Amino acid sequence: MRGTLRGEPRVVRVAAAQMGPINREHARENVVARLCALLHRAADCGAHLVVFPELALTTFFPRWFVDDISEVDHYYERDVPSPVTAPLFSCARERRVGFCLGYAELTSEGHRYNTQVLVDRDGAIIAKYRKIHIPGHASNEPSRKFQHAERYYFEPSGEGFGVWNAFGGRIGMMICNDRRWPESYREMGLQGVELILCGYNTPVNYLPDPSQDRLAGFHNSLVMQSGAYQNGTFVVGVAKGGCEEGVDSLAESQIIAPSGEILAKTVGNGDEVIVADCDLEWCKNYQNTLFDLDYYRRPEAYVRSQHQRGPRTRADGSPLL
Ligand code: ING
Repeated sequence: MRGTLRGEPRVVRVAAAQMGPINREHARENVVARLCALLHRAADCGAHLVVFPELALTTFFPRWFVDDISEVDHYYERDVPSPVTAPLFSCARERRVGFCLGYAELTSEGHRYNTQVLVDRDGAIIAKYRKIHIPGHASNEPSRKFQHAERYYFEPSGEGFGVWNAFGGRIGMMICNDRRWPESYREMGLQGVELILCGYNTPVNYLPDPSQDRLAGFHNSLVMQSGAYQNGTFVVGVAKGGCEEGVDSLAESQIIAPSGEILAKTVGNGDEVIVADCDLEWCKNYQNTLFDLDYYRRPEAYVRSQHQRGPRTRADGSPLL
C-alpha cells in the first residue's frame, strides 16, 4: 500500500452543463446556441472543462419507433465538428474551455453509435467514446407509453472503456446506462482514472417496473457515488432533464468526489450550470490506501466476472463454472 502521498494540487475546475428538454422541432442551430450559452456561463465561472449530457444535440429520439430507420438519419451526426456544431468548437477555443459532448453518430460505414467526444481547451478532439451498455429494447413495443428503443437505434461498442491524459490528469468517459454497471468504473479504475465524465438521459418512469420510479434520483446518485468511491475517482453526471416531448426526465446532475461525496448538484431541471474545483490529487487518498487495486484486488478469485454474462447454476443451485 503506497499511502496517500498527495503531491501539489492538480485542480481542474469542472462544470456540469445540464440541459432542459430538446423537442423535435428544436433546430440544431438553436441547440448549439444553448450549448454555447452554457459554455460561456461555465467559462465565466472559470471552468476549464464543461460536461454536456448524452445526445445533447437532439431530442431523445429512441422514445419513438420508426420502421424505416433512415427516417431518423437526421438525428445522427456524420462528422463532428460539422458546420452546425462548429460554433461550439469556436466558442470553446475562444474561451479556452474544453468540453465533453454526447451525440448520435452515424459512421461512413453505416454504423450507429451513442457517442461522446472529449475536446481540449483549444478545440481539438482528444478522444471519442461509444456507449457499451445499451439499455431498453430493439423492436417496437406499441403497448408502452413511450419507447426506449436504444437497442434498435444504437450498436453496442466493442472498443472498451478508455482513459486519456488530459486537463492535467487521467480522464475517462461513459454514457448513461454505463453508470449503472460497476464494471464501467473498474475498467477505468484499472487504467488509473481520476475523473469520469458521463452524460445521461433518464426517464423518471421505468416502465418495466414502476416501483423503481420513486427511487430514480436515489439510484442515480447511488451508482455514481459508489463508482467514484470504489475507484477513488471524481465522477461528473450530467442530465438532459425536464419534460421532453411528454416524458419526464431525471435532472439531478452532480459532481462527485473520490470520497463519494456530492460536491455540487443541480436544483432545477432545465439548462443549469454547476461547478466544482476537482483536485485530482484527492484520488490518491483512496487509490493509494483502501482502494489500492494492485495491492488488494484478487483477480484470481474473480473467475466469473470476466467471461460469464449472466448467472449460471445447476438445477440443485450448485455453482456452474
Ligand atoms: N437511459 C437509462 C439509464 O440507464 C433507463 C435507461 C431508462 C434506466 C429508464 C432507468 C429508467 O439511465 C439511458 N439512456 O441509458
